[in-house]
Amino acid sequence: MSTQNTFLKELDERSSDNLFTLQSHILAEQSKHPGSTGTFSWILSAMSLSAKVIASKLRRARLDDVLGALGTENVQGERQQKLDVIANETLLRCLGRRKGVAIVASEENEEPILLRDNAEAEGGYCVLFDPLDGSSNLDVCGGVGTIFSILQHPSPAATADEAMLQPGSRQLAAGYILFGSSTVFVLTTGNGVSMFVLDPMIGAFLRVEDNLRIPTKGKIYSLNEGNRPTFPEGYQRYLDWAQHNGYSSRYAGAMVADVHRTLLKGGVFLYPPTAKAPNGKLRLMYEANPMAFLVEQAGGKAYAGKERLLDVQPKTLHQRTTVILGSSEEVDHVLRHL
Ligand code: AHM
Ligand code: MG
Repeated sequence: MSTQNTFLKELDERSSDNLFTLQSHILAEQSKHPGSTGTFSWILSAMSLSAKVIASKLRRARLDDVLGALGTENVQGERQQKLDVIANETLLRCLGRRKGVAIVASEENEEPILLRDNAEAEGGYCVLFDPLDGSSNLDVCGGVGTIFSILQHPSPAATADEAMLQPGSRQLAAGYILFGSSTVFVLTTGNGVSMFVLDPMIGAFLRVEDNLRIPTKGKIYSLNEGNRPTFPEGYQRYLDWAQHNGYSSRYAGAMVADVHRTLLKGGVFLYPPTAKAPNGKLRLMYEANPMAFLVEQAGGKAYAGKERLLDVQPKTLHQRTTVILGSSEEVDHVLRHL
């Protein structure tokens, strides 16, 4: 008969059949911060609940009347899909009732939503998200995702904008949920990157990877090559170089799916400036920053053109940025052509 200690050791070694949930992971991380009140963990658990609700709605797409455009536009002037709005409301409902959330900001809402005033916000958090990134993929059953970023509320703050306009290097946590052939939750709290897969039969995210590392290189570039004629010259030089050096092109057209592949297989993901989007298309605060934090935590690099992405000082909530992120050697190849 094995003793209790050997039994626990054996369990730890059997990582292939572990039953370590996202919830257990959050509590284990919390226990590393002795003074912690649990508020932050409670917010992450709201993200997990939202992810499960959104996953269940997406699974019924085409069976329920949730596909297609709503006939409205968001703050970026883009057509809103019904599921954009459903995902946004789900996140707002799940996060809104959690006491530690002072402000939420979403790609779908022009203004941030102030949930608690300065006094109540003390020790609280700002949560920013893109509720359903890549939603134009929905009609063709392609991968889509939710991206989020969590910042400390620097109370007192004069305005919601002032509270939130912090560089990405100040993020406390960031992550994404990829709704693909399975539902994957990838999270960092600044202590490496962990990956969880939703087991729909038991309704829990199970940890499949702790301390995920991005390969240092990988001959894949991922960008919308249709925009090539209006990329700045450096990007065109990079593409010529990559094509002469045996690179493959992969592009899902949904950032979460493209970044997820890049994290797992290596390579580089880019959204350069174009004639249509001279500052880049992707949003700094709730698309680029969280992905940059994850990629750096996994050992990769992320740049906004020539500047480290996480150092960019945001000026507005919905500001756009150039994005170059991925394996460190591959990002270096891009940078030396710029
Ligand atoms: P969205 O937030 O409106 O869905 O737009 C963001 C998406 C990203 O997921 C993706 O990387 C990019 O837009 C694709 O843009 P394009 O169609 O110009 O290649
Ligand atoms: Mg988006």
